[in-house]
Amino acid sequence: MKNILKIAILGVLGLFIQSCGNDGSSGEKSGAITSNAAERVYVAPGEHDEYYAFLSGGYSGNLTVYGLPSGRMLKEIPVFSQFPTNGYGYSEETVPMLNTSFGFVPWGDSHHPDISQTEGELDGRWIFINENNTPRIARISLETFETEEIIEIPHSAGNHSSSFITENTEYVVAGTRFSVPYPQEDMAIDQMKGNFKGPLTFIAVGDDGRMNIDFQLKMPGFNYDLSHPGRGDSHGWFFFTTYNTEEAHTMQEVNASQNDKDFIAAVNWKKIQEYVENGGGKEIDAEYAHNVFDHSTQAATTTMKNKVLTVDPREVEGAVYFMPTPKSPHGCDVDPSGEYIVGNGKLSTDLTVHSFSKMLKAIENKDFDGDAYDIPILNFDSTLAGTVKDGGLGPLHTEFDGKGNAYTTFFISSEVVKWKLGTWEVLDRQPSYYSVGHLMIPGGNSREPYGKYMISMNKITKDRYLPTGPELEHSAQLYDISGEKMELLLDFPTHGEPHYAAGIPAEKIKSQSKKIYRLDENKHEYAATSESETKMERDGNEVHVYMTTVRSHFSPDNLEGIKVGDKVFFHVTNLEQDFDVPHGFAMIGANTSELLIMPGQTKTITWEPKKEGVWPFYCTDFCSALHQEMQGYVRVSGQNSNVPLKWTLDDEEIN
Ligand code: K7E
Ligand code: CUA
Repeated sequence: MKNILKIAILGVLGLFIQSCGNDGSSGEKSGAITSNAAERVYVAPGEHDEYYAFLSGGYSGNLTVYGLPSGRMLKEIPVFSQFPTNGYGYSEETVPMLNTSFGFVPWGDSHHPDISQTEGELDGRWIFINENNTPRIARISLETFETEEIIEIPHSAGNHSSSFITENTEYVVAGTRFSVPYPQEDMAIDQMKGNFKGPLTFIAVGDDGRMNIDFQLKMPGFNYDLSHPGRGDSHGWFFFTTYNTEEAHTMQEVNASQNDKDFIAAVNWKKIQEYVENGGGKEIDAEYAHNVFDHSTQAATTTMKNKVLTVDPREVEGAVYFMPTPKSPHGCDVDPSGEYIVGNGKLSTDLTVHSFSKMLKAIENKDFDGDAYDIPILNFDSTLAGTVKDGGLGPLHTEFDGKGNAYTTFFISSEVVKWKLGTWEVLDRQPSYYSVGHLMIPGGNSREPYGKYMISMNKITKDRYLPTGPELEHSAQLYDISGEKMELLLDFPTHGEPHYAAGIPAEKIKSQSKKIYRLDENKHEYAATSESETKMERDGNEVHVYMTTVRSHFSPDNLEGIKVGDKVFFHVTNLEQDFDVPHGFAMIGANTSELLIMPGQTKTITWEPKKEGVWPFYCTDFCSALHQEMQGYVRVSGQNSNVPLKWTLDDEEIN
């Protein structure tokens, strides 16, 4: 009964979202915004933004790139989902990126981007992001803004406490949200308690960015919700929030809220790394895909792997401890110094902050309050640095400005609260519109935050924009945090549901941005790097067309000798070597329909002609004044015809 009541209260709080007093319908300026806000977000035509912001797409499975302070969307980077705009996951070269041990998975759920670091500072080489549903981690190049690698996480389920990076990008971490049989097996669901496990996966990142699963830590069967690395003195540790330490398997909204405290798990990964390097751990069977996009061949390949190293934390002394943390903590955030670990207890009004140095002392003094599955539980008061009192309702996530302040989002009371590290006093609060999830300060998850702007990413848009039917985009808000009080400057809609985001000064990456693919570096198996190399080849009922495209024609542009029942591969190379001149390729009746090919790149589409006739193809990207002339014809003959293969340009045979 008590629980039912509690849930009912939470439910009411969850629904109780006030409007901002300005419903926007009159188009009048909101009183909450200072008069020169427009100037401060205005980026004049032709000028560039100061920061890149990478927002996860949530259920879109992708990552979107915005400029700050303008809030202009610059690009959507396809990661875990097929993307019609550029054919990712449709073109033959990119299909392998979405392979998994469950087969081809065309749509994912992405949550937490994190930028690679060197000595605790953003280094702008790569950005990583997790996929929740079919557990995977992706690495995206910040030279090409393209997904280069995706590794599946075996034995995991709901890959949520991911993809956070250690301060020299030694590891990217992937923790399971749902506990499951480890390894998977058929068992009665009500046998969960004590039998399910919560594997935490540590993926080593090489100097070239290549990911490799180093080990999986076989943790008790709790839900591992979020995580962050230690930094500075706490470098070498990783912290994970847990909930459902009750190990409930049904009606979790009640049954997983029984314990007054769950845990933050503190993992000394350096200790485990050492243990593993000395031959520790046990190889077990696993099945997972490792997909790599090679920029020289312009194609992705999938390698299936079948082993993973598992480590029982009880076998590595001093490797794992639990810090009791109130009220089903969600976010697990570490301040720039590495001393404070903030547990955002989402069913609470207070925030619990642990001290890393006190934690070390408590470990030394064996200041334990029992254990959970033989993992020592540290005494709550011994690790407690302080409590932020009455911050708000439903704290979720915290970021830092590098000036001794922290900013926490409160979902239920729909606000961002600024407070002081060390004194724990609340300094400022600003409403968010509405129901904020994560927030992001560029570099806020590193030793060197850039504390000028903060964006909050809100779950509910309600009245902020013109209505667009039953569905609205989510909403972000940009605040100036350079002064004592936060100032709301701008609203902008986001694509998909942004959970977390990562931001970086534009200076750190814009000069390395790749403009074209060099034709002389194109090692694609079917590339034609000049028109004289274009041709057709038949192998049984498969026909390979080596085609080029340049303003404003295809070569060849007339093709004959194709038959109903053939499988035709158009390998189209864009011969352009100018920035920003893609060509498209669209073939009538093709079941994946289109390609978009960047300068110097080769892309392949498969076409299975079903009807006799003469069928046109054309360029889909308005590339020149003669774009409408950029087309060709394919003659398709009957299955038993003997029309020979013939490919021409300007009625001349090519070679
Ligand atoms: Cu809070 Cu997936 Cu990071 Cu959403 S999670 S808000
Ligand atoms: Cu090429 Cu339009």
